[in-house]
Amino acid sequence: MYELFYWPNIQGRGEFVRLAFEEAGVPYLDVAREPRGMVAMRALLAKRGGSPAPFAPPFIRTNGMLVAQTAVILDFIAPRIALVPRAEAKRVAAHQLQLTVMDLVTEVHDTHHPISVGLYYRDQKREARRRTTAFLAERAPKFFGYFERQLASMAPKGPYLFGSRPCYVDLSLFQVVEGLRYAFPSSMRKLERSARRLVALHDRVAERRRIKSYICSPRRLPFNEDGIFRHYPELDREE
Ligand SMILES: N[C@@H](CCC(=O)N[C@@H](CS)C(=O)NCC(=O)O)C(=O)O
Repeated sequence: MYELFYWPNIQGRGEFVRLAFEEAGVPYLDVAREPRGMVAMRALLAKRGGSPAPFAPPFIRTNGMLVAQTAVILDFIAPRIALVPRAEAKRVAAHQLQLTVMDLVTEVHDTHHPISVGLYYRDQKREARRRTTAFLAERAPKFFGYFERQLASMAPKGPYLFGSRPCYVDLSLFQVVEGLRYAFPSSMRKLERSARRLVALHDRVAERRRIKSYICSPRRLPFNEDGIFRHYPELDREE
């Protein structure tokens, strides 16, 4: 049994881990959504001794091991739940791609919190506007272009990064498209025109049986303005 520790009211970075468990059909406990789960999560964040304490959620616990950092969690669980090819070179490639996804996720977060996570969005709105303009004009197209090229060169026949079976990075790219569509619906319409493979990958993942049933289930939290992908209409203005 895997225990996932993540904030109970948002998809956030925890969602990348949830999607992996859901696609694999592996049971997991979303601890902080259970009664007294937040107490358990805070205790682990404050723990001393033994393995390093996590700096921040998400983290997982399994067989007495505590593993933090989204990309490390996925790298750790994926071979155990058949969500990455076995060959070492492919596992490393998947980890590298996932770290790039996490870089993108951080930049998405910084669109609404460009100055400090300790300030409210309303206290950094002007900077958020500038940051978002740059993100949508330069950074999102650069990340999209990168993933388009990797999809084209790694598995030209696709539909997934490593060919016919999805790996955890495919699920994360699905989530990135979902999240950006929620946050920036109008800008995404334009961005998607140059991201044909990424959109096709998203659509294939969305059609997967377990993902489809997860998305319709109460386990899938809705996007909201506390998470990473937030919809503030004033940030999604077309230039
Ligand atoms: N690099 C870490 C970032 C973890 C992170 O920033 N977690 C957020 C929620 S998504 C958090 O709770 N941060 C609290 C903090 O940074 O103080 C990862 O990818 O897991």
